[in-house]
Amino acid sequence: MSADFWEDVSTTWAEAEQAGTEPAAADPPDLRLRRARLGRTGARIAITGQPGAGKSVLFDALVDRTGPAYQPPGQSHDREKHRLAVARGDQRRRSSVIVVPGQRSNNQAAAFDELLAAGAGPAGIIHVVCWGYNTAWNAGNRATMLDEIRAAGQPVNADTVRAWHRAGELADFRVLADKLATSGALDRLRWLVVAVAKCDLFWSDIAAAREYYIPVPGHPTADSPFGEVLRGLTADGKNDVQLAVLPISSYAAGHDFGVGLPKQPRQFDDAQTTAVRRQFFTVLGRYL
Ligand SMILES: Nc1nc2c(ncn2[C@@H]2O[C@H](COP(=O)(O)OP(=O)(O)OP(=O)(O)O)[C@@H](O)[C@H]2O)c(=O)[nH]1
Ligand SMILES: [Mg+2]
Repeated sequence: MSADFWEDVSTTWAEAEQAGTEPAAADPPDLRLRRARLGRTGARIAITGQPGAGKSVLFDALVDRTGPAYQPPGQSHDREKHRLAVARGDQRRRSSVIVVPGQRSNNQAAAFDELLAAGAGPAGIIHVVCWGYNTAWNAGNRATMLDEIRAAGQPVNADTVRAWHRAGELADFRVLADKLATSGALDRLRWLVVAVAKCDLFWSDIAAAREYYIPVPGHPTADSPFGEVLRGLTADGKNDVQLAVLPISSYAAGHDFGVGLPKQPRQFDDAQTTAVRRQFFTVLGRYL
């Protein structure tokens, strides 16, 4: 049973990986999402993850706002709340989305308090990770990062910067898993999507990202530290939380590590972006 659960998660990822590597013309998913101003709120969805991981831009991509003239919004200091109109076939639904700011702050604590309030946890969570390609908005955080990398006797390069961000990402994911369990929100949660964002920057390394973010079917002891937390959170599928782990590119642009390193170019063309996004949409649509 537990091996099958992770096999299914891996298969769904593999379809996205295939789409991104050999994009084929296919019908767009039968799902349309748009921002709604008024009306019912519907099922609650949270978007969580570290600072600069790609949460706000992912929301904009979901509602099809990341076209050629798109300007990303920059760092979020407070929660962002949206109403979402979901159309699938002839079904119409409403959802409300709360994007929790990545930076630890009183605002973030208030957002989590609202999100996890007793008896009112979200129906679904999109947890955004990015393989260490976080945008380092904050000069204080960048200074801390450089100090810690140097104190460990390491050079400052793309690998060590990314490893530093990934360590933070893992720590944050542990905190989220703990909050969900202790607040009781996990009992109400119906689905979780781990969005491996900015995949246009590291498609050449996508197999390693897959192995890191997805627990190993049938081999718990072989899990990465991230996989271990994810396995614990979903109880190998036994707590009935539906799960997908999927790559996504919301906005393909070069990456600036923020500490004077050369910019890393994107590796995706438009067809790849479209194909990977389509798979993400298709799967998300099953949950909405
Ligand atoms: N290459 C690439 N860059 C992206 C992608 N998504 C976001 N970015 C870049 O990453 C930056 C951060 O994305 P945001 O969505 O603002 O990050 P966030 O998770 O909302 O961060 P906080 O507001 O700090 O919590 C953006 O300004 C974009 O430059 C993506 O899919 N690919
Ligand atoms: Mg944001």
